[in-house]
Amino acid sequence: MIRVVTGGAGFIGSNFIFHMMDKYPDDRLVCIDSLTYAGNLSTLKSVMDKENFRFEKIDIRDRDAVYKLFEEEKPDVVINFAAESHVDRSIENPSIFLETNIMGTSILMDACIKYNVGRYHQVSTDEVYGDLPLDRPDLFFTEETPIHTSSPYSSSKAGADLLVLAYHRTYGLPVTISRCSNNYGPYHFPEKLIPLMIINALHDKDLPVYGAGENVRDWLYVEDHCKAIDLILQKGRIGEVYNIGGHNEKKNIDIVKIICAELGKPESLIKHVTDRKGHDMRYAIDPTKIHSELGWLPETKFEDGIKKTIKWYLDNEDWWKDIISGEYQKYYEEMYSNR
Ligand code: TDX
Repeated sequence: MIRVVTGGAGFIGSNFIFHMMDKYPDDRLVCIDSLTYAGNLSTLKSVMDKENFRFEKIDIRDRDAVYKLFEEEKPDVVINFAAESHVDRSIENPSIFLETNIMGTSILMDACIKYNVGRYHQVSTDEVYGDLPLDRPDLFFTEETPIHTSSPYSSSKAGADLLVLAYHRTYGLPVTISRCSNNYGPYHFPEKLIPLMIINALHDKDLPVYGAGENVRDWLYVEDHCKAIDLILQKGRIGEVYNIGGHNEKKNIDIVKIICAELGKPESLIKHVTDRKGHDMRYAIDPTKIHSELGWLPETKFEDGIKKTIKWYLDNEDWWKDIISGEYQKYYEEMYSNR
């Protein structure tokens, strides 16, 4: 079995590679990644020298390079993690999100058709459903919830999802889509809530909570997400969407307080800053379909997952120290100074 994983030098993609290399040691895995600011080759160093692993620096928008790789590898399965993923960046500059997330997806699927790939899996997000009100805890996103996006990022992911379903219907491409809730765990890029708060707290820097911090996210440990995708690849029905989430809703402010407590830092570091434009209030996934059809349930409790994550950041300072120097400093200043 030959699998192509795109975006494998990023957060969820790299965790998926580790899971798959471990579970299927005889299969070949080819990672392509364009190594944007969010992709780090150092993340993949533990698998880089393995015989059944190949890395190529390829942008999914580069049709010639993608076709050449598919010609060489003739993959059986393609799993697309490659995406611009940060909501705040999409608010500042939408166009790269449309190019990578929509055009890149269509180029990958064209390659799948041309080289007869047996399965295309699109990694998507619960953000395509928009948000839920805080005063209706009885409501959850199901796979039938209408697409109703808020940010340029989520719109680009929704556009890609619609294209994937269209390629299935129009060209018969064997596709599946997964829509996950917020992931956390090792190798999460420091621009996102949990790693940003851990790293700032370690430096006794302000912890910038957008608005009142009442927004709710449904947190999923990244390893549980990877297992769910593996299961969908094995047993999921073609042409179907599967939601992945864990009934683990937490307010942002509570997440930040938990991180302070775990690190022994004072809550006085918390600073409420100007809210994100169009900020989604609540995400909450109903995972009934993947549970009843495929038997998936998240295994990691948040109390354990957050401890493991914090420990990982404490033990892997080299990884994030490199990242937060240079370009990231500039981003941080532009995004947070005078906010
Ligand atoms: O400094 C911050 N302060 C803050 O209050 C940051 C970075 C975030 N927040 C808030 C905004 C959100 O309500 O925390 C929440 C989580 O923010 P992000 O980590 O940026 O994630 P979110 O906007 O929820 O989107 C994430 O989940 C869905 C991923 O970034 C997406 O790629 C994924 O599709």
